[in-house]
Amino acid sequence: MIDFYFSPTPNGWKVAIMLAESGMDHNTVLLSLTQGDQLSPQFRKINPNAKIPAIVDHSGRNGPVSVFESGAILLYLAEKCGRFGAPTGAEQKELLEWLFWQVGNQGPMAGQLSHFVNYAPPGQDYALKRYKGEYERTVAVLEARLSGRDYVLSDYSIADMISFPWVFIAKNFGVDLQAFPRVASWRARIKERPAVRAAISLYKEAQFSKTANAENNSILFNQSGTHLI
Ligand SMILES: N[C@@H](CCC(=O)N[C@@H](CS)C(=O)NCC(=O)O)C(=O)O
Repeated sequence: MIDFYFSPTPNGWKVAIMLAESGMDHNTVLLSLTQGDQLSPQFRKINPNAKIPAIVDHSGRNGPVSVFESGAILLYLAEKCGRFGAPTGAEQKELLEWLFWQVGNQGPMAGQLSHFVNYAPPGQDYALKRYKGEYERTVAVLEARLSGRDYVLSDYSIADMISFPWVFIAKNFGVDLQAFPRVASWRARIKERPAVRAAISLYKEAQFSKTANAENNSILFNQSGTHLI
């Protein structure tokens, strides 16, 4: 049995998609990020970075195995179930490239853009322009990658599952995917998968309230080192 520490956000969806696609037995533990559940001492033993997603696999041969960071979790799960990793051995290097690309590029840029679009005090034009431009740049990188192919690798894999969630909500950032037709059809192809639909509906009612913002939530929106000491 796998405990899956989740909140209905793009980073949570990545692993929710993989668990739904693979059918692996799991128990979803909902964390409230606005209440600061991610900062609890118990959760920080699982993820010292105090963010979702994280998992604890209780079926490890030598006792429970905890894994944090979405890319590491997806690789762990793909290896465990023998599916959705690199479709051919030769693609292993490319799988790693696209997983690292997501967690080092698309994820951080989209995350900051989301913060400035949704939660920052008004008047942050420089930050908005900077992160929107960087986010669009990552969409353009995917657009080029999808030339002549339906998925990031030769078949549907964790490389798609990790990149899909931040593209799924492009409209929330005022980004029109019409300018990126291959990304738009890739998004539609993935979105129609039953497992993906189930994952993005999971605990939908627990999504951040539209009224949460940097001024009224000092836990989530005013990060500082003192939270973790
Ligand atoms: N690089 C991490 C990013 C995880 C992340 O940023 N998670 C957000 C939710 S989308 C979170 O837990 N935020 C809580 C916080 O910042 O306190 C991954 O890919 O797993």
